[in-house]
Amino acid sequence: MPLPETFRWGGALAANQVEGAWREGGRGPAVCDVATYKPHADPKDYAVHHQVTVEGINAALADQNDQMYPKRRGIDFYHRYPGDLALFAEMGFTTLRVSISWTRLFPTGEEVEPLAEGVAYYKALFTEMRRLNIEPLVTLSHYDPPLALALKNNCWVERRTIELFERFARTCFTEFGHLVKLWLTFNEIDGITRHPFTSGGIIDQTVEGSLDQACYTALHHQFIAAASVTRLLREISPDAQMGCMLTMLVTYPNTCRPEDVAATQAKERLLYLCSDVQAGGGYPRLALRALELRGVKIPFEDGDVELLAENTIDFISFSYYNSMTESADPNAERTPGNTVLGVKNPFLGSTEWGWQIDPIGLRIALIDLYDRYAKPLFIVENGLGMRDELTEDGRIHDPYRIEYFRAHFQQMIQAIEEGVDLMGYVSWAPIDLISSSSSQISKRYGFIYVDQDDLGRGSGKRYRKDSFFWYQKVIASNGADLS
Ligand code: BGP
Repeated sequence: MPLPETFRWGGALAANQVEGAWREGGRGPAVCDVATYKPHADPKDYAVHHQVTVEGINAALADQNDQMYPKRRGIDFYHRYPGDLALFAEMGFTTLRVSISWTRLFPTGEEVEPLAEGVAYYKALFTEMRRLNIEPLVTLSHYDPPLALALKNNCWVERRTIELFERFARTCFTEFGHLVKLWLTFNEIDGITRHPFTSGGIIDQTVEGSLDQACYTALHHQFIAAASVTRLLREISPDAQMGCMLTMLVTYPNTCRPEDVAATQAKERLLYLCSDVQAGGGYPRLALRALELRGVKIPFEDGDVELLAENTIDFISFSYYNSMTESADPNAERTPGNTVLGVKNPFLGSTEWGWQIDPIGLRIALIDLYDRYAKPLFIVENGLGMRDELTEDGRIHDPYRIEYFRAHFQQMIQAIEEGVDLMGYVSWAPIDLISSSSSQISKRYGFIYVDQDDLGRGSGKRYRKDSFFWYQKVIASNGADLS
């Protein structure tokens, strides 16, 4: 069965990992700008890369040498985007996911008017994408809350941030609404409980009360902000669509021991909390109870329940990299995955970073989500981070990447055959960029190689990998030719 003609193919990026130019045009600092590259830390040790203190932030801000802060330079997409977009067009992209840096428009998050230079930059970017027939899919918030708000009041823990975010979103819809018809609110919205600073601008040290409570307070504020800007989008740009964005952490019971199944079920309850709120329109009762039993109370205010119920999203988007298992045994061996530590699955292989590769898990994710919500789905992140080698003749042979995508596309196509309504697929990432978790560039995801190392050395030149030509063929055949 062929894929629908309207199926979208492309790639996904995030401002904080590609743009660079962190001080240009009046842009204010965001939490990503103080993410330090730690060359001696084990890249598998997720927690160490996310440790943050006020002293650490201030020291990073005072550090004039940007070398150890790779997200400040990204891959210089800010200046090089015309060439990069041309390469994406050459691959046949019909869609590109990008994000807007909040602090490029509102440097501290609190200004009343946006910076003209920031507005002009994104207008030029989206216009160029349209010229190349690449539809923008735009995330409003991808791991870059304003640092000023984080330092002032732990950003999303404070309810007032909703208003500030609405102002930012209103600017985006008004200024770019004629160019952008597909929007996402918060990248991996569930992630705030796993990396509170990166997602929510929450600094553990300055939180009053428990961090657990602060995270769920902030998550609730993001839900309210997302519902509120969804309503706003419908007023300003009625022909546009809004999606939510989840981390699909597909979890299997480690064994058929009922204890393991129950542990998995408990984990899934919180996994689906965000989609239940954003697609279903309200908090699920059992998840609320599970939080209550942990001492966490959701800070509902008048009107919140109605706002969430009336402003659910149009489509569900998600990232999928790996699956994991869950066990009742506290000593079970764990391995990292995307922003988590899961129990190791002996049936799966993994990358150097410990992420377990499971193409069938992608089909399971698609079927699960479609079955639960019957809303159109969009895969907005999926890909393989590996070390690549640039050969002397300027080639990159990456059969492992082709193999990874082929296996995932087969499962994706099977899910569509089984009846899932899938709007499109955009890979993470079409070009090498700075890793979100470890700030390395040597964990390479792209079809396009960037000549730059972890310390920012290199020409920055772009090279087409073997997978570039393979993906080009897949897109040209609309998924029919995976050979
Ligand atoms: C997701 C993020 C992305 C991205 C990806 C890969 O969690 O949304 O920003 O980076 O994971 O993760 P990493 O960069 O840590 O390999």
